[in-house]
Amino acid sequence: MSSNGHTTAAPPILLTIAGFDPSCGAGTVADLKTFAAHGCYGVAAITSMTVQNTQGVEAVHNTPSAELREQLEILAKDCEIAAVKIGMLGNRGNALVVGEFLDAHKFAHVVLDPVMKSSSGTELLDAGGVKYVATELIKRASVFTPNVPEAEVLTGLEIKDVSAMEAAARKLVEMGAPAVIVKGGHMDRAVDVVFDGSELVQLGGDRVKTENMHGTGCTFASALTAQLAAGRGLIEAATLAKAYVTKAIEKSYAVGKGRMPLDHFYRLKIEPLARGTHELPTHGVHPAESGH
Ligand code: PXL
Repeated sequence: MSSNGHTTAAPPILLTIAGFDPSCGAGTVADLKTFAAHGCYGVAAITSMTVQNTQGVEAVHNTPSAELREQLEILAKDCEIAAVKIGMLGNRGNALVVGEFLDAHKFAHVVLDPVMKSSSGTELLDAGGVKYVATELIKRASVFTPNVPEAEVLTGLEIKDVSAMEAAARKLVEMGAPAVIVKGGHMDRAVDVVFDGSELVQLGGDRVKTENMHGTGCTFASALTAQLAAGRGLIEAATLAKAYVTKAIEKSYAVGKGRMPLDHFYRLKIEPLARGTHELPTHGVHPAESGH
């Protein structure tokens, strides 16, 4: 029995370090929904309070670095964190805090999604932050997951096809990433390239309705984190994460007037819950009085 008297074993605890999107399609909330959909418990440190709805980002208020450090340390003191997912960092100061945090605590899996811009084009990481990610944070990740525009900025390569994605993946490993997934969601064919330093594979994708989406990158990286925490190898974890994000995109629905969030819980809808089986809390049900 744990010290709080509860006997149920906790599922893997995953930490997301990301920004808050009030429309809850991307960032922290997309991550937490993805963790929950994978049977994991999510904890979160907020790097930035963005002001946005489904139509776009109006303002970005980054968390002061000392406050981000406090959020991270209070979680690390308390929980056994199975894996860490890093998304929007906002600026160099917050990227540095995350670098120190990763040095101070050795985590089994660190998925680093180098978020630079919102889907609508607003800058989510300053130039100093991009430099720190490219030279320092990349080495502290276990898997690095840029999309094509991010891989172009980080490598200086122009990426027009899958072979250029492969070249970028190799270059990012040379720059210090232990493993890289270059996501091809922005390309004609939604192929992702996975490179672990020795094996290079392409993950074929069904291109589903991808324009007008919000939170696909966050969701992929979070699903990958959950699969790695479950003990799967990189290629299997990436394959399952891609399948999950593809299905969640396919099932997305409009919430506001702009970009659509994914349906992170599509799996709950495949078989409607049988009435009476799942809905009634058994502790609130009492036997009928007999005989009257
Ligand atoms: O999709 C990138 C992203 C990540 N994190 C936050 C965001 C966005 C895009 O808008 O708002 C907080």
